[in-house]
Amino acid sequence: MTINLQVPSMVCDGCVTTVTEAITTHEPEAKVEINLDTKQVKVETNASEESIKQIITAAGHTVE
Ligand SMILES: [Cu+2]
Repeated sequence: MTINLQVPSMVCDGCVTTVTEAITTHEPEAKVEINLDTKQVKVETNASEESIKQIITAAGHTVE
């Protein structure tokens, strides 16, 4: 399924890399698309929305 999350704490390409790598480290099959302008994180995965939120939070970012 596709999960859409808002992560307003991302402010630069480094943040995008951090969030992307955090997700793909935990969920190697996940496809991650991030739009830095809209702060939108789109994840195609079999993992639950809750677990993706936890991964992003553990990487130091805030899910709205
Ligand atoms: Cu950054």
